[in-house]
Amino acid sequence: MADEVILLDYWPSAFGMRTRIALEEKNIKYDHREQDLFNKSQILLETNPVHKKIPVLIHNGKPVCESLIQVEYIDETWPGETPLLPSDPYQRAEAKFWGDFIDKKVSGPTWVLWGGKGEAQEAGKKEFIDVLKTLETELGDKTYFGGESFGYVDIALIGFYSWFDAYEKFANFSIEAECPKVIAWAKRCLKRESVAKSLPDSDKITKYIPELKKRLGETCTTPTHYAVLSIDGSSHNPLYGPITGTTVKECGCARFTHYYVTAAPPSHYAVSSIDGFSQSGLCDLHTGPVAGRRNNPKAFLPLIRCLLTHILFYDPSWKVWGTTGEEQVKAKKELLEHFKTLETELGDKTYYGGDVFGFVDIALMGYYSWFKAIEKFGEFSIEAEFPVLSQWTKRCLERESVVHSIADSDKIIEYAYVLRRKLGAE
Ligand SMILES: N[C@@H](CCC(=O)N[C@@H](CS)C(=O)NCC(=O)O)C(=O)O
Repeated sequence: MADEVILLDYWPSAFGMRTRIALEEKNIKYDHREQDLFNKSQILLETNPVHKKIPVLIHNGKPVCESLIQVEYIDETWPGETPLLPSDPYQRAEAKFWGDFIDKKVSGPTWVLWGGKGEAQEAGKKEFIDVLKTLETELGDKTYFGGESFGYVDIALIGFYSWFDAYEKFANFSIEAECPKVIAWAKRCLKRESVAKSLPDSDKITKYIPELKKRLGETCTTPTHYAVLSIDGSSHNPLYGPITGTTVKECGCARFTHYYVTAAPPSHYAVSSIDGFSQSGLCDLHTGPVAGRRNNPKAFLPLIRCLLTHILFYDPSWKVWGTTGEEQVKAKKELLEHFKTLETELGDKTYYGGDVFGFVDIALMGYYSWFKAIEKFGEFSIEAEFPVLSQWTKRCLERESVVHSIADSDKIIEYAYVLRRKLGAE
């Protein structure tokens, strides 16, 4: 039976481009289904219920989410003659390191180049160039990131190239003047049919930006959530939550009508609406000193990334033990939902992967030492609310590898008290 391959995609998406290129490299015919992200389709919601984002690759009815995971999946499913990842484990790990670097460092802050302004945009420009320079050093004199053959890291990065013109135009700078080697590399990549076929015309993206801003603006005019990032170095824990009368003060800027200052006030703040289209900070940001100290715009971009990458599990879990009041209640609700998702995913399997202890078990057990603190300060029992998950932790704890590696839960509680004092929650 022939493979059925469907790609849920959105034409300007640098992530979607990755999957398109990988499929083209392997000569896989696929059904490209363009999605309206402002009005998400049933198939998108059903196939990526956790993130509700494109791209989604559906292979013989089975969805695979996250673009870099898709590239790896494509490489493993259709090995053919053009491997995208090296077979050597160390080189593979290196390629994945750079893929992860691109995900965390390139994709996070680029919206500020076309969607931001002022200090935030200046800081974003500098950070973007620094990141490209790091990549330029990694590229060195090689033809592609992996050496002579085009592969995983090239695929991870090249989609952003079609946005470069827009970054340059809206942020008023020249990427080529700063990073000529990256541009030369991108031009080499574009000579490949797989890339040329998968990247939209840069001009089309630049022309689309005003419309995109308008659509995003429409969804962001009445924010219901705030994000506050302390940027004075005392806390790297961004806060976010629903806007309520008591936590919000007007900050006088039409698009960013609200900000929130923590119980132990940080010296600087950064605010962004995180409603609507995405939680990836697609609205402008507002930053500034809280009380007459010097602003440090450079510092907040990494924290935004921190907010984005941690928003799903890390963020609500620390807030359950590290905050109080309404914020804690909201975090608890969110965390309980994540536990539920994780319990559903486990089902009646012994471990996440089936009968064998593995990757996902390790990822979640990393949080186990904090469970007791979460239960204590969140005033709930994981065992009572999530018996299946609780049984799973007990099974994991029978493994020597786990017992030897996790921190003592009581020590963590003591430490949580120390942190609560620092966070102003005690
Ligand atoms: N980490 C994801 C990022 C995907 C992503 O951000 N997709 C955006 C479009 S470029 C999306 O679907 N946004 C819809 C939303 O955030 O609601 C990946 O690599 O696949």
